[in-house]
Amino acid sequence: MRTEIARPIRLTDYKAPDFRVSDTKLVFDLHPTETKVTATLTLERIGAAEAPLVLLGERLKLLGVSLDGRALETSDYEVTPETLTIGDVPDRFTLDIAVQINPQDNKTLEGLYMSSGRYCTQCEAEGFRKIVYFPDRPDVLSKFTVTVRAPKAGFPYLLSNGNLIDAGEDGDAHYAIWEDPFFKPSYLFALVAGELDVLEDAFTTASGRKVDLKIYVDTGMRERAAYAMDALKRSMRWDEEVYGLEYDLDLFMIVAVRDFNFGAMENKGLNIFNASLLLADPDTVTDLDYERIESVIAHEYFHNWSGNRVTCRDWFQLCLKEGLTVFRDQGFSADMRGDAVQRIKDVKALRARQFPEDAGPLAHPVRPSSYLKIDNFYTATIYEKGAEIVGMLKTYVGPEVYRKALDHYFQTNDGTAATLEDFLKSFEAVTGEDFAPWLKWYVQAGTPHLSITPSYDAETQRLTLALAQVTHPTPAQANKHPVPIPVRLGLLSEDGAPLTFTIDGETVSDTLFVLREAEAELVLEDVAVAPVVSALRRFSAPVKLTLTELDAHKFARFRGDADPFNRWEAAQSLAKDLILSATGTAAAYAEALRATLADDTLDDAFKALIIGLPTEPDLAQILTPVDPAYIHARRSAFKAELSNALFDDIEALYERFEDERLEAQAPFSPDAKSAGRRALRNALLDLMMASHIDADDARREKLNWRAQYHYQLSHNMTDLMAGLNAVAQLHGEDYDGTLEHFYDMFKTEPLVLDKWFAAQAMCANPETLNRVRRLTQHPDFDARVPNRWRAVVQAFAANNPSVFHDVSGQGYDFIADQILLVDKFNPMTAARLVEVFGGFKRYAEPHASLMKAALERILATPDLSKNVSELAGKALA
Ligand code: 0A1
Ligand code: ZN
Repeated sequence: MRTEIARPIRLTDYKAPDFRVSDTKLVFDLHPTETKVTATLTLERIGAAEAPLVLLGERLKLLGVSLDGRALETSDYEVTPETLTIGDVPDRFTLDIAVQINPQDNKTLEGLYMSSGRYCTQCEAEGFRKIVYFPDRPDVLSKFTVTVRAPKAGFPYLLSNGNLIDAGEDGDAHYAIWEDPFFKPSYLFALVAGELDVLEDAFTTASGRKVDLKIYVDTGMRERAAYAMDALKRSMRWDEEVYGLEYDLDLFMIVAVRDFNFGAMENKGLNIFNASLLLADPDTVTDLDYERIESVIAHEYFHNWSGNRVTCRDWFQLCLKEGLTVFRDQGFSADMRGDAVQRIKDVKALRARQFPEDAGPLAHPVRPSSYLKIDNFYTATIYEKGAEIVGMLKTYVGPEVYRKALDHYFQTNDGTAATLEDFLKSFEAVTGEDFAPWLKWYVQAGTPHLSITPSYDAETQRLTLALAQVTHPTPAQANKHPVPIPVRLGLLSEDGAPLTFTIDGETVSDTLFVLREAEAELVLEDVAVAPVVSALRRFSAPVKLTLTELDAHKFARFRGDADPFNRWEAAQSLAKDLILSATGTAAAYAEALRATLADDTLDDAFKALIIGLPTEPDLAQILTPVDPAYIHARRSAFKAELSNALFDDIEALYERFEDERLEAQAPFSPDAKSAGRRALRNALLDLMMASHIDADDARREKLNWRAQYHYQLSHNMTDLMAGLNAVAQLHGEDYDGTLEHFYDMFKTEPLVLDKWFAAQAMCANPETLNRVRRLTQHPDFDARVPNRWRAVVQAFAANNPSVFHDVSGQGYDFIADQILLVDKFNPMTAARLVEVFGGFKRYAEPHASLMKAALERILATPDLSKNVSELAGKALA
């Protein structure tokens, strides 16, 4: 039995709002269990003359409503669990609404809630309706003035969006009045009140406006906000230089909170961050955390234009702001850390999360056509595939025209709620071309398969490439159409040197071809020798490529493709083939890797990436039916073989780094080059550890010693975690003692304890199944804190495939239990885990049946939330 009857929201049902809310005045009297919120709305009819006023509200206790100062009788309006409707209203009027809410008991972390004794809000996508009745939809833009009142004791800071225009005292209480001069939808509203430390700085914009920057954190954590502040200033400068976009208020604030469902939120002038994506110092976070903090700070800041100044007409257009903003933050990170390495990491993430989503029952277009809960659509498809589409448009039109199109987009849509059509219209305006074919990328789900078959004629020196695309059916979309696929390609000779060719009368070694139809032929002239084809360079389109080529050609690209992305890609592709073919040996692969590691022209971060073999989930995507135990065994064996073949080289390289590290003892720096060195050294350690399989006693002892040494001599969290993971990989006598040592060192640091929990949950030893159960009983475990819950439960389900997919089905049972547990109080976070069961039909037995049974059990549970029932239902369909 399901309690909530689900009615899907459809894009085709979109109707413009009937009322404009030109002005919104809010007054908050904060109280943990009885907060009073009053809203004074200035309304004007813009729709049908007879249309009633329908406001949205959930879990609100209505205290009173007045229209133009006259208190309404209960017979004047109708209240349902989701709406407040006033049937008879004039064309222009003022409405006063008073409600009472309970932030302390709000564990959904949506609307107004309490975290570490502070009040904070999360309103995207539909959280504002848990604060007060309002037309809570992104196309109603209003000017907000907010009064926040709270006791002075315990709540010295009272923050909201915009500029502080007044503050004062009122007995034991005090208040602050904030005014945001920019019209905004309710999802960008924010409020924070409580005890905080603040790190202050300033930024002068290109046009000379001085902006005060304030980052608020837990008391005692101010120093740990310094890196985020630096990243913020770099982001502000970058957006001016690269997109010509300046910040528009005199104040920009960020607040870090511990309890947060997602990563961070771009509320106007008052970003709210999950503390795990803001606080940083060398002793408590890794290089990867520094990298994420930098990119999320940029992402939220960039939303000020792509999201806030130009927002979305409806939630179906979510990727208008998210895809574009991810593309912008990826560009920023590439400029900070190197394009090739950044591109590889972005594609890895796309393939790890978006490709499986697009290939399974939860596949949906970047612009979906219906949903039950929009929270379920903050997906890799909307974010990452959305970013890829913007990237393809840029590749297609070139950087200068792209910038013109974006200028046009921001200028013509500023202050409005726009659609994807508006975005494409800007490309049409600056090129005069029809961009309608590109809309297919937004409305069609599924990853296109691209095949390229080259044939070379030595006599005519002509290379003919036959290209074809096909997209397989996805749920509710049986028929697919071709999409425009930009294919960047180049040629090299078998010894790795770039090879020129003639196309359109020009001699080049690299070209861009756009495949628009299902099939096409591309002819390259003057190709002097039988070439190696390097196609889809820099991953020029988010497709699955099958290139007909010899292994020798892949090795040539592994050793020397001029496109670093394809160099990495060739290595990955070879490794996948070798691992999955039961007879593949690592010998030739090891030789190519040895040459790569010795290549001084490559940077350390790139080498670290190329050492990393395809992950088990990567391999699961290409093996049908998926056999997790086989994948785990084959990958471990291949990695061990590689490790043995290269052991002396990797050990020597590792030691060279170690000597340098000990000699220099330079203070830690999170910059890209230093991080790259640490990444390479830690990747070498990881590869060395793989040789423990079938190792003799001497080797085993050496590895134990190395892992311990690495752990104990580390001076920063990056190296410490690498050491801990090495110890975990060996899973020997030292494991428990090392974990205990780590715990004792960091038991008062919640963000580091999250790492301690996650490291255990991700350990590939079969013993982990019992361990994760024990961890949920640990005194420091709390399922109500999403960061901690995800550190154990999500880390296990998403990053420990061989144990999660244990043939007993116990891993599935554990995760199903956890989803049901958390669904009782935080449906949004619980639902995000359902995707780990998504691809069950692709799995071998007994996995498929056991995963299906877990989903069925979830779906049959009484009182399931809309969030979980939507995703579990779709996963089973
Ligand atoms: N707009 C944010 C993502 C976000 C969405 C929902 C949230 O709570 C339910 C929180 C954040 C971003 O893209 O960063
Ligand atoms: Zn975003």
